Amino acid sequence: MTFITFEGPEGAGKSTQIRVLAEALEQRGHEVVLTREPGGAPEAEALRALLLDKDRDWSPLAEALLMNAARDAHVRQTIEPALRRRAVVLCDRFFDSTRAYQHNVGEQTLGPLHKAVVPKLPDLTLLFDLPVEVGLARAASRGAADRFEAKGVAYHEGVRAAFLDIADAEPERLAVVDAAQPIEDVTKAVMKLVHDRLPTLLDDADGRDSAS
Ligand code: T5A
Repeated sequence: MTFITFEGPEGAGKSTQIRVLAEALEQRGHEVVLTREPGGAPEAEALRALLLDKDRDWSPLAEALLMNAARDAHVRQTIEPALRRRAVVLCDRFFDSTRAYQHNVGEQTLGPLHKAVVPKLPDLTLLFDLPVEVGLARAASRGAADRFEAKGVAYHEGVRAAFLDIADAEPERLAVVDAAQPIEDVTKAVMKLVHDRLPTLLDDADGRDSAS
């Protein structure tokens, strides 16, 4: 019954690394549920299409409300049932993304929303941090920008700063990973962090190998 979230700005490598960790955990006999936000349940995936559509013009408040509507479906339909049957849930983005991407809405509004929608905080949140230009270039190399990727460098600098503020405020839950390193080095850092923070999930060899 372990809940790990992957967070960070655009193109940080979360999806790449979450798949590697999922495979490593499955090899060690864990049931793994790999999911994502916005999305991860039928109603939430329908909202994802609206949220990423670059022809829509949602305000930051509307984004926060829609992200949390999607999250409510995701938590109830996917995350809670998986945790109840003692699976390891790996989630590509969760409520810290709303706190970072919609930070202009303010904690006074976001705080009560998250209290209502998020029944259990993640046991561990890996924050993939890298310079905004590097992440946007990686994302751009995959094709046309979605509505969030198209928002510009200044917006994404604010997102990155908001993520780092959350990590500073909650060091017990969040661990920062240098996501600008080569993929293999990021994987080593992830394995070591998971081994150190949640020792029952991985073997000792994972921590040793990663430290070398
Ligand atoms: N959003 C989401 C909000 O605004 N509020 C919210 O509450 C939530 C939940 C979701 C968007 O919604 C916003 C944030 C997002 O803008 P998405 O498509 O799910 O949209 O976007 P991302 O999660 O940002 O997905 P990305 O694919 O852009 O980023 P990833 O998953 O971090 O990166 P990944 O692994 O796909 O890698 C991107 C590219 O870089 C390469 C990969 O091969 C790939 O080509 N790469 C590396 N290259 C060099 N070195 C490395 N270390 C690399 N790691 C990966």
